[in-house]
Amino acid sequence: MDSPAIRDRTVLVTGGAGFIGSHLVDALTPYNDVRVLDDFSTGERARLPEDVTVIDGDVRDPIALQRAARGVDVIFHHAAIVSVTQSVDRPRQSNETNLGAGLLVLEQARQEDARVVVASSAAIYGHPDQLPVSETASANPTSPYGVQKLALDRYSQLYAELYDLPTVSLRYFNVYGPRQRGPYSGVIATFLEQARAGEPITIDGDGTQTRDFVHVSDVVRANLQAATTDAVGRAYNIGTGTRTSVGDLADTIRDAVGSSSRIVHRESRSGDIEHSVADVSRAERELGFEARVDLESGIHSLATEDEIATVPTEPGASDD
Ligand code: UD2
Repeated sequence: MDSPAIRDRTVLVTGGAGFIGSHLVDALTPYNDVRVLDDFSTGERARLPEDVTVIDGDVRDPIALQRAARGVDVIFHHAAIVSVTQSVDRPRQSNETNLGAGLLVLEQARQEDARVVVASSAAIYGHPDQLPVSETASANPTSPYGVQKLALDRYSQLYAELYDLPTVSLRYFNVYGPRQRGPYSGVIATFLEQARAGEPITIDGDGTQTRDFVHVSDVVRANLQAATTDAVGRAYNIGTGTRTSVGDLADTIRDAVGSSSRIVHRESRSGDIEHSVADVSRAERELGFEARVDLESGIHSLATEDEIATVPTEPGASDD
């Protein structure tokens, strides 16, 4: 069953100037009063629509958070240090942002009696025992980032049980799409950049490792569904259910760009996950979520810079 679209609400998007957060802000803004809390450390102000209220502050700062969250109906919590490498180098620092600030958000939501949609991650599963990975699979994170997201994911479920707070945790698989850039941007953005520049496409290892690549417009729809669902206190895998090898991905991107880039192989990344793909049946059943953008169309739109809309044309249009 599809959920009704969220409208006429006051909402806060933490990390709203970032990659996923800014697409979500675009989708929410036409129908809601939207606030963004971002410190612009990696996010970009130019991405934000004019009629959004911007609170330039750190999500770890309780005063800034309190100001941003006053009177809101829903908090979409996307502020995070998303670099796994950075979490390995500086675990305490990333813990403060990814877990410490996450708890502040949950506490603030209690004060405001607000719903919270938490950005969780497939990183919580580590090396999966079984494919596709379901929400009940064992969680064995292999990085501080994964441990932090797992703890926050569990806290959000616990807050629903203990305090009756409506929370939903969305476990993203490999998200890609427009505006994804920077040193931690992921393999699709990296390969596209290399193919466009005619530089070698760098595959780590033999390229047989697989991932579930999900387009950011689908991730936005999952957030909108999470904002209104009755199935709260739950965690949902958000992916496509299809896996693609990194080698095939390189070919697809080279063809889509029409590039003559060579493909080169480097050492495998240490600790790299071999295979990852989401079992999305719970999200389908309980949220009404289904990914709509297949990888080929998603890459084609990126290669031709023909953006797939994240803004529904009218409330409910994304949930037809
Ligand atoms: C993703 C998430 C990460 C965490 C993790 C959990 C992204 C960007 N990162 O990491 O936040 O949730 O999943 O498991 O979504 N690769 C190449 N060449 C390159 C770059 C990457 O071959 O130039 C390979 C890389 O070795 C890996 C695959 O591509 O096998 C995907 O790498 P990634 O960094 O995009 O994402 P991943 O799955 O390591």
